[in-house]
Amino acid sequence: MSYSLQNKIILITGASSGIGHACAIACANAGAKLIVTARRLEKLKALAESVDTDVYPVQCDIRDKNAIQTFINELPPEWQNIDILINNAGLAAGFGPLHEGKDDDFDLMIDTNVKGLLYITRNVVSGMVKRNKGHVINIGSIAGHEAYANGTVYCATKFAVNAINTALKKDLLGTNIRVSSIDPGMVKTNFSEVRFKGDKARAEQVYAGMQALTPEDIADAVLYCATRPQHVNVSDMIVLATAQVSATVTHREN
Ligand code: 8X3
Repeated sequence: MSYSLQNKIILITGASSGIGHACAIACANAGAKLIVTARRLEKLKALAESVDTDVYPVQCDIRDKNAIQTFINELPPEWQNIDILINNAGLAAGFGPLHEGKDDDFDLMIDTNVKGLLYITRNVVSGMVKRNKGHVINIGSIAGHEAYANGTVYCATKFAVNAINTALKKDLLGTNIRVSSIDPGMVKTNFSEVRFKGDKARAEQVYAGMQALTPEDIADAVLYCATRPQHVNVSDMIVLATAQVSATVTHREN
């Protein structure tokens, strides 16, 4: 029997836009209650207004380990039993050969995509272990399977997410906790604009002449994964646009 999300508590990081926002809408439509985090509280409040379910918005930066620990430890009792954690928060900062990269960009990506994911996962999973139930869904990337030029550090962080996904599953073997990774290729969000530091024209070029995935496509995959019967774990799902066959090979019209 498929797993119902009705009244389940789902924590989504980076829920203010893109894939995280689309996951929040999809989970709300499936009847879940949402804890949503992001750095921009006003975006989370707007999200809360737009859905017909209980939402607990939390302004936080997942790089801040003390803030993460306090937030999880001090959740109101009715929000404490988190059923599903969707580790979505992450970014690429900068694009170019490693020797031309900036230390601050390296820190931002590693601290968010790897360390932040670890902090929140450890704090949430310790409760899941006590309850012997739960599901961690990591948003990885094709970049966690295939490293490409000019993306060394970003790819390294997504390889790390891949490793965390695999090892966490092994740590939790024998419990009823599921661990999954959804690994997208090109998704049309503000991802490239962030990577190119606000250069919208350059970001547009990334998706030119092809139909990239949408955030809703990935939310759909997350929903599929979350609603499988409890004995089924979607371990790792790579999702690419039809016009993309690898991290670097795409077909474009014109
Ligand atoms: C985002 C996909 O291919 O730009 O993780 O690295 S890609």
